Amino acid sequence: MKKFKVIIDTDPGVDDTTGLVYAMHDPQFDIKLITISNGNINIDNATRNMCHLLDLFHKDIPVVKGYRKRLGDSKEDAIFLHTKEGLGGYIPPKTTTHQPLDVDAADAVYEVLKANPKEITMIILGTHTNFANLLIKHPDAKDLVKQIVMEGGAPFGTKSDPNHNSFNIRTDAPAFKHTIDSKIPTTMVPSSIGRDCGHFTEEMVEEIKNMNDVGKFLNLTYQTYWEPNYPDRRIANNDICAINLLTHPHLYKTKRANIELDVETGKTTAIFTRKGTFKIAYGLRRKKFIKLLFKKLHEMDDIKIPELAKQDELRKEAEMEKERKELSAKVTAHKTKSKTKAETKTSETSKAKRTTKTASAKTSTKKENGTTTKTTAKQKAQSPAKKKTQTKNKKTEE
Ligand SMILES: [Ca+2]
Repeated sequence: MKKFKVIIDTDPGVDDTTGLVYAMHDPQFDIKLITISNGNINIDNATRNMCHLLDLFHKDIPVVKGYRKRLGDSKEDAIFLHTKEGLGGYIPPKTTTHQPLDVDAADAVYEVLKANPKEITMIILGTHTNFANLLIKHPDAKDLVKQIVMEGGAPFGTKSDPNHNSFNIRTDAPAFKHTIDSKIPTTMVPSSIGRDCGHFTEEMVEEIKNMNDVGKFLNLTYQTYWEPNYPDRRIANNDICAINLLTHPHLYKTKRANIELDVETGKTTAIFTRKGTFKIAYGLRRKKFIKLLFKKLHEMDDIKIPELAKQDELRKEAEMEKERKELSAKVTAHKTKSKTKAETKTSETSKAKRTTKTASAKTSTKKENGTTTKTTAKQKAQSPAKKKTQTKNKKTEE
C-alpha cells in the first residue's frame, strides 16, 4: 500500500474535524505532525479540539500550536458557523490528556522536513500563516517539501462566490503570497468543490447519525454547520475533499495553472498554463466520492465513543455557565449604570454647590469699615426672601 507521509496544518473547526477523523483512521496516511492555525476559531480552542480528537480516538500524533499573529491585518473568524468552541453542536471538555508540544511551529515542521527530505506532503486546511512563517524562518524548507495539498481559493469564481473570495485565503492573503512565491508544486481544492460537489445532504447527515458512534459524533458537529446561502440544507465537506485528493486523485478533475493573488482582498484567479505550479481541482465524481466516505465510515463501526454519553451533562453545564455569565454581565451592567448615575448626581450637586457658593460669595463679600465679611453656610442655605430681609437689614445697619 502506498503511504503518504504528511504534516497537517489545520484549524478545527467542524469540516477540519471530519477530515481529521478520516485521515487519522486511514492506513494510507503517516501523519508526522499536526500544526494548528489561527483561522476558523480562537487558536487555543482549536488546539484543545485537536488534542481532544486524539484523546477520543486514542491516537498519539504530535500537535503544535501555530502562530497566533497573522501576517495580514484580517481579524476575521468563522465562529458563526463553527461556534466559539469550534465543534458545532458537540461540546468539548475543558481539559485534555493529550497536550501540544511547547515548541515553535516553524521549527517543528522544519525538523520533520529535514528528517524526511522531499517526502512530506503539506496538507494545509486553513490560513497559510504557519507555512509562511516556516518559509520566512527557514528559507531552505521549500526545497525539502515534496508538495502541498491545500483547501481554499476561488480561482474560477462561482454563482455564490462571484468575487473569487475564499476564507482560508482572505484571512491571511500575505501569507498565501509566500506559498505562491515558493513555487512548491501545489494542488488547490477550492471551497466550491466541498460546497457544490462533495457536500452531504440532510438525508445523508441523518444516515450518518444512525450508522455508528463516529457518525453520531460527526452528526453533532454538523448541527451548526448548515451551509448558508443555499436553498437546501447541506453540509460542506471542504477539508475532507482536499485530504481525499491525495489518496483518490482519479475522483477529481484538475487543470494546471498559475495563481494570481490580490493581496489586499485575497481574490485568487487562475491563469491556465501547462507549466503552472498549481494543479486546480475543478470537478469531483460526486457519487463515487460519497460512496467512498460512507464505506470508510462503516469501517469505523467498531470504534466506541463513551464520551458521547457525557454530552447531555456537558451541554447542561455549558448552558448553566452561559446563564451565569449572562447574569453576571447584567449585574455588572446594572452596577456600572447605578455608579454612573450616582457619580452624575454627585457631580451635579457639587457643581450646584460650587455655583451657589460662588454666587453667595459674590453677594456677601462686602467691605465694611475696611474689613471683609463672608456669609456663613447656614446663611447660604436660607431662602431668598430671608436673604433679602437680611440684606435690607444690613443696608439699614450700614
Ligand atoms: Ca479548515
